[in-house]
Amino acid sequence: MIRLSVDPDKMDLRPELFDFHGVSMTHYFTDNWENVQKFQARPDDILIATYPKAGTTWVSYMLDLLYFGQTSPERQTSIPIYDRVPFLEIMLPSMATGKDQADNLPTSPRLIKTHFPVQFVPQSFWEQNCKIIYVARNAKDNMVSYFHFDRMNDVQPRPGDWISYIHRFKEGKMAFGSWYDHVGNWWKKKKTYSNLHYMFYEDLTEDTGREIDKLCSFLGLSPSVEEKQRVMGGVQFDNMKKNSMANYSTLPVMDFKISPFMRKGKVGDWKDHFTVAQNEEFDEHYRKMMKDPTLQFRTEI
Ligand code: PPS
Repeated sequence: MIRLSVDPDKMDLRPELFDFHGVSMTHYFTDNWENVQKFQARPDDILIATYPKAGTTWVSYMLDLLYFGQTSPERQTSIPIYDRVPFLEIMLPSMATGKDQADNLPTSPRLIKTHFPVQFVPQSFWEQNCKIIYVARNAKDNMVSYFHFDRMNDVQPRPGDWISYIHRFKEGKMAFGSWYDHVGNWWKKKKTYSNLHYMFYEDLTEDTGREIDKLCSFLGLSPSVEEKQRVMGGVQFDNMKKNSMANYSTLPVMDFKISPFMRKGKVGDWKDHFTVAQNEEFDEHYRKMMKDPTLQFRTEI
């Protein structure tokens, strides 16, 4: 495992956003583009795709426990989740690239994470008919979570103040582009690619057990009652928050003094961030942007 050897206090690692094939991106996610596009997926690879901050780590850990919780108990205490489930497109200084990490995963299946919009996913995933799990989260909570993440993560663009952040989010000027395009285009993909399971953060919060059942049925897994209980316990927010292998506390580019990675884990935290006027404006914009009535999000449960 290779870890960052530069001292984040001494270097400004904060990237700028730029337009990349029509999507706002930072160079950490495009520098390895050619290699990533050539990634050779295997038929049993499982891709976990999300817009950033939608519940990637939650579902990654769920899958890791479902597949390897019993067979490899030592994995649970020694390998951080970001090494078990590599982030395909990431390329940071002095670290193994996500693509190399994915290539070298010893597990079967290999669990792989991406934040790519659907059109950026390497061709081999489609050719191999890989199972893909997409997790989506309502725009307001997603944005709040992303704002705090951009504050604490030295390899994310500077967030600026909250008001300008709302504006940028609406415009899609965020790493990985527009939330609207991301959730909408992945949703559309579901209509033509049947090996795609589209999940919602809000459903997971409402009834984790029910969502695990649906996930298992998609994956063709049938865990015992005890196994399912163990997975449910492991992925519970408070347990993940104190689990150093799941809470990102071992990654030096994140400053937990500013904000923890496992922050609130709630539906509806946006209410503590939006003013009434900001909320009304946001709702008006949202109505214009969300064209497909079959894709519905809940902002409270
Ligand atoms: S990343 O950086 O894009 O991979 O982040 P991601 O994991 O997608 O999203 C982080 C947010 O998910 C919350 N989270 C959870 N919520 C509920 N239960 C569990 N187990 C859980 N695990 C992660 C995490 O707290 C972040 O949301 P916020 O709202 O910031 O707390």
